[in-house]
Amino acid sequence: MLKSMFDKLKNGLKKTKNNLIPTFSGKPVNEEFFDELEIALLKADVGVKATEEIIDFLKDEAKRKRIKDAEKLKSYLKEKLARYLQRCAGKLELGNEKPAVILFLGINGSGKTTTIGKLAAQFKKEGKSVVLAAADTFRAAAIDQLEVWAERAGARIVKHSQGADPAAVVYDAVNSAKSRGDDIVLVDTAGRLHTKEHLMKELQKIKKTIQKIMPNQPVETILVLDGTIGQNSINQAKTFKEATDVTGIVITKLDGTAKGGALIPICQELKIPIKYIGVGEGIEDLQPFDPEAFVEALIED
Ligand SMILES: Nc1nc2c(ncn2[C@@H]2O[C@H](COP(=O)(O)OP(=O)(O)O)[C@@H](O)[C@H]2O)c(=O)[nH]1
Ligand SMILES: [Mg+2]
Repeated sequence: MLKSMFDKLKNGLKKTKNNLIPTFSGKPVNEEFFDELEIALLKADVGVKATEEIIDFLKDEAKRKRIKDAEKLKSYLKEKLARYLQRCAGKLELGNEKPAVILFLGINGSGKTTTIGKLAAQFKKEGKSVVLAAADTFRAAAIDQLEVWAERAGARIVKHSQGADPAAVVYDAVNSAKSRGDDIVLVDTAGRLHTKEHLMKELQKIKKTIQKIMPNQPVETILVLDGTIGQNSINQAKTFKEATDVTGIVITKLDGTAKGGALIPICQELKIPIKYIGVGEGIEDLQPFDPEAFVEALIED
């Protein structure tokens, strides 16, 4: 990982880190230390199950290796966290044909449109042509917001008017991208959770539309979760998971929360790979999820 990227990650995880790290400095290894660490891990939203496992693991290591200085246990915590997170990482599936289509789901305000804008900019940087599909037709402002990101990123936007059928927007976007030979279509959807049945129907219709035009392409389906609510996002995630086949997760706003440890329970519960994380509002503040860098940024002094 580039240094500038790592610095951004470190800065983004600062709130979580500030919760966790002071527990170690200058402390002897004793019950009081483990109690404090347990509270810090729970506050970081690592979850009850993983927290217990981590504390047990550290107690064992301290005993076996006669570690007296809490500072020396940091590297063991790092190792353990990395082991959890390595099982959580995944990469985008873009298929072999043009265009690749990525569908973004998630409740209102989770960060879908922002994530699409950031990702569009990254693909553009790689020299790819990108189309944004404004399939959140529920609010006019949502279409306008996507348009701003399209301009910023240098992507083409396909939009209809407010209230239009989202599947029709997706049809136009994917169809035009196919005929023009564009590389990637990023589909912004509305975050409404009217009822699960309604959500399911709408998503099925959108997916069918994509598959009709691109029958051999995977439909990468990314659920965007707001990192500031930590583990509380698991329940809404389950609703989406029940409504459709979710193939990846993006966790946003990690810069605005001390609950960065929630990646662990989110991954354990949902068993869906985390593909990107958001560490700020700017166009460059989206990073592929890199477990080693994540842990390094969190625990490093
Ligand atoms: N600090 C921070 N803010 C973010 C991040 N991602 C999104 N946001 C903000 O979250 C708010 C909602 O994002 P938006 O993309 O409109 O969510 P949507 O309703 O799911 O499309 C906006 O104010 C974004 O700037 C992030 O990684 N960090
Ligand atoms: Mg939006």
